[in-house]
Amino acid sequence: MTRRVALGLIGLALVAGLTGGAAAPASGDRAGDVATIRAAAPAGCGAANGRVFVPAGATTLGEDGPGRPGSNVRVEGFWIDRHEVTNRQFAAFVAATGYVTQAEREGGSAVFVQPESLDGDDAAQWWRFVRGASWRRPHGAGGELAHADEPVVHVTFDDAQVYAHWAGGVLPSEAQWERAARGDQAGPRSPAAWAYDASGKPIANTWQGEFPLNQVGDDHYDGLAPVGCFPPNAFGLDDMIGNAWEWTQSAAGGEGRRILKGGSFLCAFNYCANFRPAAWQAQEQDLGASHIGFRVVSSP
Ligand SMILES: [Ca+2]
Ligand SMILES: [Ca+2]
Repeated sequence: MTRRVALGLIGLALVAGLTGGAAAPASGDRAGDVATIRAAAPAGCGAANGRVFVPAGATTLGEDGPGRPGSNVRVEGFWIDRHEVTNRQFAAFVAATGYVTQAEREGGSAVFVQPESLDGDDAAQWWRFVRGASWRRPHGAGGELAHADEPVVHVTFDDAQVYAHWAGGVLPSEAQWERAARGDQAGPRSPAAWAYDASGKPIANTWQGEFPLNQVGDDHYDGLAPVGCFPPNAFGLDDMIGNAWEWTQSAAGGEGRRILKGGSFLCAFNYCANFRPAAWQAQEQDLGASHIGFRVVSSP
């Protein structure tokens, strides 16, 4: 079958062919078996599990640098995961429930594949619907197993919701997510300052260089990073900016589309520059990708 894949997260759409049939787990893979997941985070990485409490307060929803002050929105206090849900955590959920993700049921998912050359800016040149790609093997059948401490990806909105309910929470609203990402921000901030310090050193996992052909890799990660490899924000939250985009429960307008927040390892200055709290993208809620994850919130 052929499926139209609208990757609103990059503002373009592509048409990708998907050969039908559910993907069988790769040889040796078992449902929820953490032993099938590569372990051991690099030195210097690591995040404490659990949630932190974000106190009630106002956030400048949409504040985006000079001339874009945003609007004050009051957000009640809530708990939020310190880091993106990891493969280790998702594996525990699968082991407990037997849950099968939409990508596993449908036989594949959207994977970023760096092109060697470009002809125009059609995103189909760097997005592929890859058979066998799922949270277990993010690059597809035959690819490497997921890293235990990296964010789970190739999860749809429904997958993320089911996990969230199992974990005793829900997906954040856009306002909750942005309140959490802004931390103690007191005034306007340069969009770049969310991902780079004053000396230009990366403080989040994004893309340095010209997307999508050339990646310099100043932040040491060409793809996903394990959670907690970069400094936490003022609330003690890791990777709110960059690494994996994160599902919110907020509708994005149009049927079946939800708002993603935070940008990903694919966000570069020359493309999207979505590494800041104000940024968002609309995403088809039944389509995961190799750079979309989530985290969970709960009420006090
Ligand atoms: Ca990077
Ligand atoms: Ca993130």
